[in-house]
This record gives sequence, C-alpha cells and structure tokens, in this order.
Amino acid sequence: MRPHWLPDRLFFLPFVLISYTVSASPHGWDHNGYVLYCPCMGRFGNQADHLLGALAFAKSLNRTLAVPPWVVYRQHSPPYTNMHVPYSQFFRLESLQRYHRVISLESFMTELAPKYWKPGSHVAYCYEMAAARSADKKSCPMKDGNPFGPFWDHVGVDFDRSELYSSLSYHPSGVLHWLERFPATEHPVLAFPGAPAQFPVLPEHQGIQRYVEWSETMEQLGQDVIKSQLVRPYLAIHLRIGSDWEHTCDLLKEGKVNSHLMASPQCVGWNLGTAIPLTLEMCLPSVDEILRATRYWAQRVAARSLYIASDSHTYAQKLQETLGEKVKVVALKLELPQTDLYVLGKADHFIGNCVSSFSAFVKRNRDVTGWPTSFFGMDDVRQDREDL
Ligand code: GFB
Repeated sequence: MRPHWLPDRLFFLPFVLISYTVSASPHGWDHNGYVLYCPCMGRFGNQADHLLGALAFAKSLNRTLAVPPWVVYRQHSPPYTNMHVPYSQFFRLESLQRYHRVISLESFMTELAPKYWKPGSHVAYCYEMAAARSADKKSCPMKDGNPFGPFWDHVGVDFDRSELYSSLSYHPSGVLHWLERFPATEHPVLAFPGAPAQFPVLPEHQGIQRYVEWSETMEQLGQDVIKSQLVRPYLAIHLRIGSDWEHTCDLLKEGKVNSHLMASPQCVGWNLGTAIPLTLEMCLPSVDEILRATRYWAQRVAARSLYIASDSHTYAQKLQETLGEKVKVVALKLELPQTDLYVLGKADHFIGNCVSSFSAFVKRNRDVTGWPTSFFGMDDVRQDREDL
C-alpha cells in the first residue's frame, strides 16, 4: 500500500531531497581515517545487524564510518537491478553522530574522495582466505558478482590493489592489532568487501540501535498507518513464512544446525551450553501456533486491533475469526518493508520470529525504548528464563 499522497514516481522524491540536504553540508578530512564497506550480505535485517557492528568497529579504531546505502534487491519485479538507497532515506544520519563520527558514503565520494581518495589509491582490505578465491589468489573479491560489483560501480570505485590479513578480528578487543598493522597515516581508508562485523550483531553492540532513528518521512508514513488503521492497545505480529524461509528452517528439520541459526541467539541465548533448543515452531510457526500465540497475547494486552506484517500469507481471515469482531485485524501488505518495521516497532506488544533478523531489528528497536517482545513457539519456554 502506497500512501495516497505519494504518487508512484514521486515515492522516493522526499528521500532524495533529504539525502541532498544531508550531503550538502561540507566535511573536512578526518586524519584518523575512514572505514568503508559494502553491505553485501543479506537483505535489510542482515544489513542493519552489520551496520551496528561496523559502527562499533569504526569507533574502536577511532575512524569515521562512511555509512553505505542500503542494498535493495528487486528480484521479483523488473528491472531486476539492485537499488542503492541512501541511509538517510529511512533513518536520520545525524542521530548516528551521537554514537560516533559518520559520513554518508555518498558524501564521502562527492566531497572528499576527489581530493583525498583518488583513483590509483584505492586499496581493498580483506582476509587472505577471501582473496584465495580470486583469479590471481591475492586480490580481494571487491567486485566479484552481485551485489559486490553493482555496489562499487554505483559508488564509482575500482580497486587498484589489495592488502591481505589473516589473524585480525573485527571485535573491538582486536583494536591494537589493527592500529599496528594499518595505521591511519599509511592506510587512511580501509575499504572492505563486506561489513567488518559479526552476524548476528553481538549482544554488547545491540544497544547502538538507539542511535538508529527513523527519518521524518518514515515517521510520517508509519504514523499515517497507525493513526488511520489501528486502535490502541494494538498487537503486532511478524510472519516470516515465505518459501525462502521454509528452506532455511529445513536445515533445522534435517538436523544440520544447532540452536544458533541466524538471529536465533536473540531468543535462545548466546551461550550454546545453556541455550534453549531451537524448535521448528520457533523458526516456521504453524498456523495453529500463529493463532494460539496471537490469541494469547491479544487477551493479555486487551488488544483492540492486530497488525499483521508478512512476507507471504497473512492469515487475516483466520486471525479475525479467532480474535472475534471486537479486535480489528489489519493486514496491508505494504510495499515498503520499513513501514512494516516502523508499525511493528510501535505496537503495545510484538510477536516476532526468533530466527529472522527482520524481527530482530524490531526487537532491538523496542528494547531500547522499553516495549515488550515475545516470539512464536516460545510462550511456554521463556517464562523461567530471566536471562533472555
Ligand atoms: O530483513 P531480512 O534480512 O530478514 O530479509 P531475515 C528478509 C526480507 O524479506 C526483508 C522481506 O528485508 C523484506 O524485504 N520481508 C520479510 C518482509 N518479512 C517481511 C514483512 O513482514 N513485511 C515486508 N514488507 N517485507 C534473511 C535474508 O532474512 O533470510 C537473507 O536477509 C536470506 O537474504 C535469509 O533470504 C534466508 O533474516 O528474515
């Protein structure tokens, strides 16, 4: 659903204007150096996890982070090419400054690179293992395949040579090794093929989410949905049940993974020794479980409306039948996933998918503002685990 006041072609116009405003301010060169990377793993939720880790990494090295655009895949509709959406279209870049120095990658390229990071000086940094897969076995795979090639082409960068490393860690505890090996005086710009961060984001970096604040345009889009469609208290659920997800959860069925699968540490715990076993209902909740958990939480919070975000079916009719006519069931199938994320984040209670980083974004967003979250398949196991 596109808001009625934004015609198709103009949908991204306000975002473009905002990014222009942000990039119009002049930036001086930071002699402590820069970190650049391609958010080349996964879709929005994965990229958001990586952003938090990359912010922590840049802060630990005291380098400015060049915040990349979001890579948005258009696999299901023409023209099938990736979009590169500036960070500031969805979130306020200036809010990140409260955590650490940042510049948008777009501003870095237009304002600073022409003077300080010219063609000929573009060095790529990666693990030896990653370079071993390249044709000459010693070049970082910066532009090999999609999304890597289209990303750096979009940024307008070719790489001239590579610096390889083997025993460096992106965790802030490894900072001294980085400073020794790649001092900013000789290595002003560290450009990586992927995020210098772990996935999922480490527990100690989850709080950085508080600096990820919605842009004014997203606030307007999200509030428009809440005010026009929902009645508080409202319950919100995220159904991650599409076919790609079924394949992911098959790994669990086939016994190929343990409790740690993608974002699952958020609900089973980080310590594998004490982690809650990850069940199929937690990964791919059945219709019965979706109805049960929704009914349970709707009663507990005395919900007057239910918001369903889904990558596939919404089960709106079944949910309406199970909740009765006093609860308004809303399933809009919004075009922009970020509007769903906004509305899920503001609910009086949220039921997410433990394994999905899309749900994890919502959970972190709610954690930093003190709003409660539960997960499908877990209502009976979490009650006595205060550590989760
Ligand atoms: O966000 P994400 O990394 O979460 O990727 P996972 C899932 C994408 O699916 C979202 C769409 O970014 C959206 O584009 N999507 C999922 C939704 N749920 C919803 C929803 O409720 N509303 C809307 N509008 N869109 C990982 C992916 O997904 O799963 C990997 O990053 C891979 O690429 C893996 O596919 C299996 O962590 O759930």
